[in-house]
Amino acid sequence: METLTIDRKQKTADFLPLNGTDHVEFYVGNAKQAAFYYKTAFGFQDLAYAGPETGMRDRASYVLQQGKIRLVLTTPLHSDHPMAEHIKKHGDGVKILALSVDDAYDAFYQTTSRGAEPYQEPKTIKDAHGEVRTSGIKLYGETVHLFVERKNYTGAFLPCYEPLDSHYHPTDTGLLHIDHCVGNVGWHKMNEWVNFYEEIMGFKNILTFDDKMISTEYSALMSKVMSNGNGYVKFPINEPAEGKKKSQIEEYLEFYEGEGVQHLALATDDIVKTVTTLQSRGIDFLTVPTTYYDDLIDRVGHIDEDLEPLKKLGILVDRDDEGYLLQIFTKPVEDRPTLFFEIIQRKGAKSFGAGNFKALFEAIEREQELRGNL
Ligand code: TYF
Ligand code: FE
Repeated sequence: METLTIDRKQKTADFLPLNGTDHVEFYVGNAKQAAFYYKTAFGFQDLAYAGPETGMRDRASYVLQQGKIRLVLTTPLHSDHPMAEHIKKHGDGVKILALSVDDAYDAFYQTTSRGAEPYQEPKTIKDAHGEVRTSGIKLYGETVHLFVERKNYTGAFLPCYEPLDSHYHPTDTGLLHIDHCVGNVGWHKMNEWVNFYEEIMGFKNILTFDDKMISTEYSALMSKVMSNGNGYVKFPINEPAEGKKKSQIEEYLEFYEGEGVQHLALATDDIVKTVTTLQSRGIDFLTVPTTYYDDLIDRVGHIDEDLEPLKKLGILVDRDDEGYLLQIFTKPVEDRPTLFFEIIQRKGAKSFGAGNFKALFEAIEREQELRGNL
């Protein structure tokens, strides 16, 4: 079982206090259609829009919300835009993991003075609804962390965005907040990014799965979970490892053509309801053999949920010292085998489902095999 060391009593002052994830911005080929997908299938709601109609000449951005989760879907309007290069290389993917801070200028100073590469110098943007300060630093691949300081901003999202409210309102699917965002980094790059989060962001490595912890055949990756001081922001990092077959992380790196975000884990407090709805709206999930459920209760002990719905939907369960968790993974949400989503319900557990790695990785490998990438 995993061992967990969340540092609840911070020994040193947190030099980069984070209030949580502000938003996640995707660069996509067609933001209008991507927004329709996240609304129709995942039940996100309209929040804001920026584009030529609002004075943003070079792009269109749709901001969607569900619970505390805000997704921004952005597309460039011309081929000579740098964003077009990003999409050409990576396909649709996550560009920005934006973090909520109380001081975006200080966040930039604290991180760049410790060696972070600047992405965006601190700036203050204003409109009639107040002001927002932002700054940004570079992360793995072409991904970035944006620091967002909202002060008392009362606008829909950020200055330059206008409220968005179309006539189309699919019901939500019970998604509440982002539990964690996972990055895939290149061969032997794990230490570099663990150091980045420790030294530059003040995070701690709270969990490690090395390739030897899982039976070798299905362990072609190493994973380390990085958490900030208050535990609100968790970024696991995966690195490919040598196995009998091609690592799923290597497949990602080939198709994303570089390092990037692998999965976003979205929390719900009723996973059976959430997954039932997502499936009915066309989302495809990875499935495990039904034998997974034969000895589930022996493995994880008593759980509050009925076994049958979990088995029918393919929801996985794992336990740690503090409780248990339920989780399930979508298939990739683009044609390239890159980004996917995890739906997670925590019932006390603070871990990441290591007990499910074997069943999960076998399911991923079946998909890799179908794609001819194993
Ligand atoms: O975030 C995690 O650690 C879990 C497990 O390729 C996981 O969701 C790890 C690696 C991977 C897929 C899932
Ligand atoms: Fe995860």
